[in-house]
Amino acid sequence: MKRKQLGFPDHFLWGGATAANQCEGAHLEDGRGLGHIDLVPQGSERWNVMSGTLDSLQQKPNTYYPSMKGIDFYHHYKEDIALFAEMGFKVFRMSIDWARIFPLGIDEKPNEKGLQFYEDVFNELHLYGIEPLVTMTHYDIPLELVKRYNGWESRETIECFKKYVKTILTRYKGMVKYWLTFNEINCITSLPYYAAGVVIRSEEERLQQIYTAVHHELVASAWAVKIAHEIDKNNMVGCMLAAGVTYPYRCAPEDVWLAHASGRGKFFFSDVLVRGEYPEYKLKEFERIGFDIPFFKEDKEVLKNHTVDFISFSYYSSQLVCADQNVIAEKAEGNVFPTLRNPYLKEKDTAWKWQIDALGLRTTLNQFYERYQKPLFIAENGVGGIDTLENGRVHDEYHIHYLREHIKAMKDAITLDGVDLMGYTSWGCIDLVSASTGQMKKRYGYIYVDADDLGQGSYQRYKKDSFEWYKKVIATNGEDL
Ligand code: BGP
Repeated sequence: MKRKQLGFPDHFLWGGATAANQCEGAHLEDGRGLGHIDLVPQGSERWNVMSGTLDSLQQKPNTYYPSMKGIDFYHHYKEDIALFAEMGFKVFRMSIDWARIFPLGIDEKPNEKGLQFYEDVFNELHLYGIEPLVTMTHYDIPLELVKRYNGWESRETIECFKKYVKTILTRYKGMVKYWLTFNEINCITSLPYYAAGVVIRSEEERLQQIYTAVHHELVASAWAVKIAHEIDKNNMVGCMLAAGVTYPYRCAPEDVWLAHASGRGKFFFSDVLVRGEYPEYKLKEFERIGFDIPFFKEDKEVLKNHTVDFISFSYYSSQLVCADQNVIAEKAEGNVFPTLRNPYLKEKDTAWKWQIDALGLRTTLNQFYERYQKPLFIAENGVGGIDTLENGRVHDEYHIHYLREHIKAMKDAITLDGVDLMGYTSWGCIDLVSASTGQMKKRYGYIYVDADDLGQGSYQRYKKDSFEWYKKVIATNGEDL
């Protein structure tokens, strides 16, 4: 019998990922309205904008560089896409900035210049045969919707979103096939303002506010799927979660249970969006905390009948939990989720002290696939580090090493475990502004951008060593790592 070839599928979608608010810049150009993200400062306050700070932040919206300049993708997109094409990208993940299309979120008519910008970007991608993978909202919401409705806490925001989604799906019909609804939809529970424009009024109201906003986002996501399929049945719409396997610190049943329960907390969002209804474990939790889901009569039907076509997620590392408070375990840094330091992870931490766990990606892929048997897409993965430009070159072996190990893990998941993986877009394929710090110095890219934390620099692009490496990976369909 002829042995089957073990490798990536022929049409595997290799590429890279960005988000509008972290790369476009041009924040007041061509009719764009302010987004809630424009008021998020650099540094430690970034994740936790609270009630009261909004007004004071708004008085100085121009101070938050480099966020407002991004990497000036708005004016450099042709050059950047040519570089992506040179690497052989099959897909490019980007997002549409809602406030470019509807500057206030409530406008009667869309902003034509905003619509045209994205059309130009899609046309440019197609010139090189690159498929866009478009996130409808990647941590952005028009500021006016925050001021009027407190973001996703209000039902009104669903209606504004539906109008926005219908507008972009109609305009880009035939140009964009792959869509994601909300970036890292599960992050709303830990980052209510940053992820969903919800300003928390008080600690007592916190959970009620958050779960109300969660319900609205889940329903809005299902509406987006419905509208996308109605406009073009070829559209494929996915959800997007921040993911990562959660390990028990010890084999004590209490730790195993805690790891299970905390992993389930992440799956809750995909449980609803893939299966079409709230899972029992969450309904029980809502009973305990006295939360009544604010169902409108059509919500259940929309959730049930308009589930996603595929599941995408970001993976940076794994998490570790322990049920016994008396166990002295060191804490570790990580993307959004709190975690203990895992003593079995032997790789040196990243420059931002995130732990590295490539095998955890294989486990995560298997967890998703065993749970849902739906196609998967890795929408983000990568390592942020400090790069130095020397004589026009950047030697970033640490990027190559991290990505190589993670690609090997996904290859194992495909070839040894049978996971159905559609594609891989590594995060920040070109350096961009970091979400957690608002700074430029944390770099993920294959392409270096000469800009600093104050938004100063030539904004010139340079290829890093990882550029040639990734080009070879794509050219050999993941064979030569
Ligand atoms: C994810 C976000 C991205 C991105 C990435 C890396 O949570 O979806 O927007 O930035 O994390 O995080 P950071 O930029 O903080 O290193």
